[in-house]
Amino acid sequence: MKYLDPRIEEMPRTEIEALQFKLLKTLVYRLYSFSDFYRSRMKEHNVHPDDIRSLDDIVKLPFMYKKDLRDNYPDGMFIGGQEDLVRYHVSSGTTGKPTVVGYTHRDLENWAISVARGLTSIGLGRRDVLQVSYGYGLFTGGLGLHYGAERMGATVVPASVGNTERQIELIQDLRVTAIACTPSYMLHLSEVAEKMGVSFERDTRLRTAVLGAEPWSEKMRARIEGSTGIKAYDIYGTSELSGPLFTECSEQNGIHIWGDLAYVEVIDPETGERLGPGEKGELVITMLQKEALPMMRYRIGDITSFEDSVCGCGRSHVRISRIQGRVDDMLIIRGINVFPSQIEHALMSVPELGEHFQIVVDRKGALDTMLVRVELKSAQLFSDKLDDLIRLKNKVAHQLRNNLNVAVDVELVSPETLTRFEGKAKRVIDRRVL
Ligand code: DLL
Repeated sequence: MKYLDPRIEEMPRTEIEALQFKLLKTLVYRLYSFSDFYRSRMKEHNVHPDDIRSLDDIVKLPFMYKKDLRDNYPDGMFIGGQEDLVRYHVSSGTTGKPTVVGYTHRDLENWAISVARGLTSIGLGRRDVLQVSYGYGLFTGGLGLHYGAERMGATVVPASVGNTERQIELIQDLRVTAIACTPSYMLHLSEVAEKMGVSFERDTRLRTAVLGAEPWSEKMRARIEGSTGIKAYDIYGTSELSGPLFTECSEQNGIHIWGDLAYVEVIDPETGERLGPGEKGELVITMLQKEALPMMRYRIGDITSFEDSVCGCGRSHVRISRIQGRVDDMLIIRGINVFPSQIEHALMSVPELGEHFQIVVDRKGALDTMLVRVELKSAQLFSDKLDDLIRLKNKVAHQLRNNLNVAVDVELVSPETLTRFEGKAKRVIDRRVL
């Protein structure tokens, strides 16, 4: 099956935009009438629903931020009452208060449809067995993929995270064809499989991985695909928008944002001005049909760019490029902006290095320092070839310096010495803020 929902997925751009305008108008009137938060925000910005006369008029509307959700914890921004809700998810809240998201029946339905369309566009369907190795529970990853895959007709193995050897047995015994997990867990699974003497290519039917929930680079994709024979696809979303929502298609050329569900803008994070196709900036999403917790011009903080050309798969919905990181993940080292994903990209182009690394940022006197610890691929280098090791270390430092424009200390460590992650990886230790 090429499309889950051909009427929408094949819709010409002009029709998508006409539909978006209709949905936006309805959303703005609804928020103005029923949400104290949005009404007062719109009044502060001197904008009334009648001012929205075209899709481009969206720029007249105020932004909203994660802070707004935190300030209105737990449910101050919900529309309707508890009796309208059928589920809550709660974000972990590692920085500050957690955020709570409520869902109506229709919210869950649209969420499942969005994921199901994405999985279909990757080429998955009823003949697939999908192991969902994202956490089930308050985190949105497990249940989000679960209902999307069921909706498409795949058979789901709700493995959740952890118990990695058992997960590999399940992949073999249940003839699993696809897995959904974080890229860092995919790396961990591959390592454990190797130790168990299991080759995914030879001993299993696993051929597709749907990876997301944390930044990962194109080089990391090449490594995963090269070493496992598995095609790896990017999936993106945030809990406030529902959870995992949007994926790449089989072209692996950008994440499709379904235009009937979401309107995409990319802005300059400093000025708030809208940017054009291909220009890198902060992603802003308006969810056009969300009921319990509407999101209008939500500044997610993720860095990306958009493309509005028709994709090679035939779908005309706007695509966003791989997320480069978050505005607040950006490290400023001696005045230079550095994203952890750039470091990953640089390291992965050195074949002698493994996939696991850690970044330690500190301050010595007035000077920022950055140390990158990275695992070697093979312990052999440790034997008696000290010269080789020094040469390699210099090569890595050089590679990083060229990519980042800032000097970096490098420490090469033995394979399997750095922490492994079952959920989202935590690669940066910033001692300046501890
Ligand atoms: O991580 C939802 C999700 C679950 C997405 C499973 C994909 C798969 P949150 O915990 O709210 O929700 O975290 C959202 O994670 O703003 C990004 O910074 C980051 N993120 C999510 N997917 C990607 C991705 C889920 N594919 C935050 N690439 C987002 C890069 C991602 N970053």
